[in-house]
Amino acid sequence: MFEEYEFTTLQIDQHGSLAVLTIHRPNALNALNGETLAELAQVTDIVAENAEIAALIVTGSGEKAFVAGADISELAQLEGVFAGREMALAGQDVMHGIASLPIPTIAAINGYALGGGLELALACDIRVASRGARLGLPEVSLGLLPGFGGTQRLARLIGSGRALDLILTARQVQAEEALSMGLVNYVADNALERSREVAEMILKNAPIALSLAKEAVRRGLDTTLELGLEVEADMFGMCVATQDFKEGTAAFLGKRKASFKGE
Ligand code: CO8
Repeated sequence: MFEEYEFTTLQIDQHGSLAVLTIHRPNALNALNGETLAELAQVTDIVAENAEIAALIVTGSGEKAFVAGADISELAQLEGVFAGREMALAGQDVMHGIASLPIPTIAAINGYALGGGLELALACDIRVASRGARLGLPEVSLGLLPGFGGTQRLARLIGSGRALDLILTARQVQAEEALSMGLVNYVADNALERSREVAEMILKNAPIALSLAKEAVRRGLDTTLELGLEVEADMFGMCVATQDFKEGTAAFLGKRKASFKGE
């Protein structure tokens, strides 16, 4: 299936299980204007409502950019505390929609991932960068700060010291440096191809376990270790009650490949 919208496309593979969402705004290096953000939110909802889709890759069209940030010509129109705050909240909502999808998500960073573009990649579970990709949060160079979740998600991902280095210097890092600081998980010649391979590895596993493992990590980040461990035990219990757990263990003991049904 291939759905084409104005600034995005959604492609679903023949098994219906892997979706690729591509941001397509070639004359602005896929920068996120209001319309693109709104479309991104709608397509995220479509993905969330499609029970067949088991994993999502987010990428940018062309070879130069994943997403070069929020649209600076729109940002330049903002005036006053209220308008700025409202725009940040609206963008955060879109990123939150992606971060809360119950399926594994991968950002295939095929070029520049700057500002809101890096914040979009940070809303995904796993990041794969192409060798030529450049990542950064240049907002302070524009008199802003990362407002689509970047100050929070980056610090949680790579620690406050590294996050503040990137945020305060506004410098861009290349894929290899991003890998060394844990900002991306993989570097490859072709980010989309590698992302598909990573998705294939993920999709061999039990779907309910994937979803609950993601939720346990996400909820644990928002709470104390003690409560996080309780969440983990709850989710573990839920896994044990699935057919997939019976199938996974039986397959191991029977020395055969497991066939999971997501039940
Ligand atoms: N917004 C709008 N247009 C853009 C953007 C952008 N973020 N990035 C690139 N473009 C446009 C350029 O203006 C240019 O258009 P035109 O051809 O009409 O002149 C076209 O895309 C191609 O770009 P360049 O000619 O600049 O290409 P280069 O290869 O010379 O440079 C760069 C590539 C280095 C990526 C350069 O385009 C650049 O620096 N872009 C801006 C990057 C940036 O600063 N991004 C962060 C934006 S701020 C942000 O994301 C805030 C998010 C949180 C907001 C919170 C809400 C309040």
